[in-house]
Amino acid sequence: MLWGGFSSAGTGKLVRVDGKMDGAKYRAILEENLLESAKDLRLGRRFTFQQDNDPKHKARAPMGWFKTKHIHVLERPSQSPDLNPIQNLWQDLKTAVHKRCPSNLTELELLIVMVGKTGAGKSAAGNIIIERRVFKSTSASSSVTAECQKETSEFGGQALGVVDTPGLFDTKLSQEQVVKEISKCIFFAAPGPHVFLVVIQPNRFTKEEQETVKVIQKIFGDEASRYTMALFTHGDDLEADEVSVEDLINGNKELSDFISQCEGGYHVFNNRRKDSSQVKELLEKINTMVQRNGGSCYSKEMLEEAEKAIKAEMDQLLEENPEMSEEEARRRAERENEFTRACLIGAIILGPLGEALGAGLAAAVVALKNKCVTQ
Ligand SMILES: Nc1nc2c(ncn2[C@@H]2O[C@H](COP(=O)(O)OP(=O)(O)OP(=O)(O)O)[C@@H](O)[C@H]2O)c(=O)[nH]1
Ligand SMILES: [Mg+2]
Repeated sequence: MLWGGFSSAGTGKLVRVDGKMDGAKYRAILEENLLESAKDLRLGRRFTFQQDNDPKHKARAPMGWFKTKHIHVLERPSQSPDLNPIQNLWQDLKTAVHKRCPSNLTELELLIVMVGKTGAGKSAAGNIIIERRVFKSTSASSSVTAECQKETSEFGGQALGVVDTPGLFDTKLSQEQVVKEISKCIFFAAPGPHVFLVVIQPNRFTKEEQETVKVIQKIFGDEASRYTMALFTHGDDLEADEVSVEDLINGNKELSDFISQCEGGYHVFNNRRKDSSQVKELLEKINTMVQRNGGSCYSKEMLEEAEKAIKAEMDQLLEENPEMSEEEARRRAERENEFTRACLIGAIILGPLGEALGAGLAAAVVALKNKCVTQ
C-alpha cells in the first residue's frame, strides 16, 4: 500500500506502507511526511489538508495529531470517494507502473549506473543518492573502486538501485581491465540501467575527461545517449568560486557538445553536503528522462539490437552453409555479427583501447543474451 500527497505545486512524499494500516500507523506516516511534504512544496503553515473518510483517517490518533499541529482538515460528506482529487493521480501512477510491465518489485527499481574518470566523485555521489556510506570514497592519490558494486535503497517511496564502477584512467588497473569491469555493470543492473550518470568534476573537462566520455559512448553505443545524464560533482567548489555550471558549459565547446548529447541533461551535486533536495531534483530529472524513454531501460534496447543482429547473421550463415547446424550458426553469429563488428569499428578508431572496448561489449552482449534465455 502507498501513502502520498499532492498540491497545485506538485507531488509530495510517496511512502510504501508495509503491513496492516491502522490509526496509529497513519498518524506515524503523517508525522514523518506531511509537514515535510508541505515544506518541500512551499505551502507555508496555512494549508488545508484533504483526506477521505476512511475510519483510519478519522481515528483518534491522526485527528489528535492534526489538532496539536493546528492543521486544517477539510470536512467532506460521507461515502464521497469521487470528491477526492488524489484518485486521478493514483490512476496516473497505476498506468505508469503498468507500462513498465514489472514481474517483481526489483523490476520497479530505478537503476542508476555511475561512470566516469577515476576520482571524479562517483562513489561519493552514489553515497549521497543511497543516503548511506556504502561505497568506499576517499581522497587517496590512487584509484579507489576496483569492481562494480550494487546497492539499493528507497527515496520518497521510489526503489533505487545504484551501481558504482571503477574509474577510467585508473591508476592501478589497465584500461582494458577497467573497460571489461565497467561493461559488467549492465548485468549488475539487470534488467538494465535506466540512466548512466557520467560523473564529471566541473572545472576539469580536460583531454582525459573528453576521452572518458568518448570511451563510455563506445562501451555502451550510440543508443546509450538516450539514457545518459551528466552529473557534476564539487558543487561546493563552484559555489565558493561563484561560478555557475551554465557558465562552465557555455565557456567550453567540448563540454557543451557533450552535454547536448546527454538526453537527460545535467545536474550538480555537492557531495560534501548531505542534502536530500539535491537527490530529489536529480531523481525528478531522471524520471522525466525515463518517461520520455517510455519507461524502458537501456539493456532491453541493446538486447533487442543484439538479438536482431545475431538472427540476421545466423540466417546468412545457414543460407551460405546449408550443412551447418543451427547451434553452430548461433555460436558463430554470437561471436561475429553486425553489432560486434560495429564495436570493432570503435576499436579501429580508438586503437588498442578501442579493441578492449569491442571485446568488452561483445562479451557483454553474449552474456546478456544468455541471461535473457535463462530468465
Ligand atoms: N569538495 C568535494 N569533494 C568531493 C566531492 N565529490 C567527491 N569529492 C572527493 O573526491 C575524492 C574522490 O572521490 P571518490 O568518490 O572516491 O571518487 P571516484 O570517482 O569514486 O574514484 P575511483 O573510485 O577511484 O574511480 C574524495 O576525497 C571525495 O571526498 C564534492 O562534491 N565536493
Ligand atoms: Mg569510486
